[in-house]
Amino acid sequence: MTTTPLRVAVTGAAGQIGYSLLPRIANGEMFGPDQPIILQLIEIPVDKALAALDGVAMELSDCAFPLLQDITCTADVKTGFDGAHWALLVGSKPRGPGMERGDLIRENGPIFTGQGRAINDCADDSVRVAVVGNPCNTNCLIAMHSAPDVPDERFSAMTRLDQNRAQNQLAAKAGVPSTSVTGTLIWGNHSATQVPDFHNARINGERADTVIDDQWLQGEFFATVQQRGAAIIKARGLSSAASAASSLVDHVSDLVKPTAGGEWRSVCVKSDGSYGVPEGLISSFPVSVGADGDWSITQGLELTPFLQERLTATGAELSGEREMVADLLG
Ligand code: NAX
Repeated sequence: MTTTPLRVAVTGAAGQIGYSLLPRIANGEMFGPDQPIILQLIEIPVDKALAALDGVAMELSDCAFPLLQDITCTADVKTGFDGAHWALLVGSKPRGPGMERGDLIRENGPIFTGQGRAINDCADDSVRVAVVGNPCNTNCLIAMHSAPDVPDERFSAMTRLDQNRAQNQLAAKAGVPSTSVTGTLIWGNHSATQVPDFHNARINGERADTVIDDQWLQGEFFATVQQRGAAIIKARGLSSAASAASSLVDHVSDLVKPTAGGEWRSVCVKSDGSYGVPEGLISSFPVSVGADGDWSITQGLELTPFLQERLTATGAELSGEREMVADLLG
C-alpha cells in the first residue's frame, strides 16, 4: 500500500462517542477502504481518562485493522494535532448539576481556544475541523477564531445526527423506507431551537408538507427532532453515542464527496448572511459540495413563514451565544 496515511486527531477519544467512532475510522468507513490511517487520540490530563484511553488503543490494536498504521495517545494538544489532516473535536466538558446553557458555553470556551491555537500551529496545512462537542456551533466558532491561519471554510460542526433523526421520523410517519425521504435539512443551532425543514424535504419526490399534515409537522415532528437527544438520555441513562459516531462518519463523508445536482446536506458552517442568518455565526445550512471538493451554501430554497420565523429565532440564539464568548473571539 503506497498511499500516504491520513492523520486523524480525535479529542475526547476515551468517551462514549469515541468508543463507537474510532473503529469506524480505523476500518476505512470514514475515509475509504484504501486510505491508511494514523489515529492521534487526545484526552484530558487526568489519570483515569488516560488509562481509559490506553485501553481503547489496546482494543483498536487488537482489531488488527489493515488500514490502521499507528496510534498516539496524549493529553498534550500540540502533540495530538501535530500534522493532523482532520481534527475531530468530540470531547467537551459536560453540563454539571445546576449548570445553565450559558455556564456550559463559558466553561467550554477556553478548551476550544486552546485546541484552535494548537490546530493553527501544529496541524497540516490542509487540516479540516469537525466539531461535535457541545455547544458545538459556538465551540466551532471559538476554535475557528483561534486558528487565524486556517481558512474559515475548513471549520464545521455537526447537525447530521439531527438530519438523520428527522429523516427517520418523516419516513416512519409516511410509512416509507428512510431511503424514500430525500433533502432532509436542519437549519440553525444544534440545540432545542434547531429547525428541521419539512418543506424542502421530499418523500418519494413530493414535498413532505404535501404528504403529511401541517399539524403533525409543526407539532410532534418538530418537538421529537428537537428533543430526541433528551429522549435518548431518559431511555438509556446516557446520551446518544453510536448514532452520534455514525453521523460523524456521515458528516465527514458529506464534506468530502461531491453532491449530485440539486442535492444538499446539513452542515454547520460559517454564515455569509444567506437566508438572513447573521454573518459570521456557525449555523446549520444546506451545503453542496462541488467536484473540486469545495462546499457552498445551497441558494434559493423556499421557506414557509413558520420555518422562516423559527430560523430567525435559532439565529438569535446563536447570536446570543456569540455575545457570551465575545472576549474569546479576539
Ligand atoms: P463522554 O463524556 O462520554 O466523553 C467525553 C470525553 O471527552 C471524556 O472522555 C472527557 O475526558 C473528554 N474531554 C473533555 N474535555 C476534553 C478536552 N479538553 N480535551 C480532550 N478530551 C476532553 O461524552 P460523549 O458522549 O462522548 O459526547 C461527547 C460530546 O458530544 C459531548 O459534548 C456531547 O454533548 C456531544 N454530542 C454532540 C452531538 C451532536 O450532534 N453535535 C450529539 C451527541 C453528543 O451529545
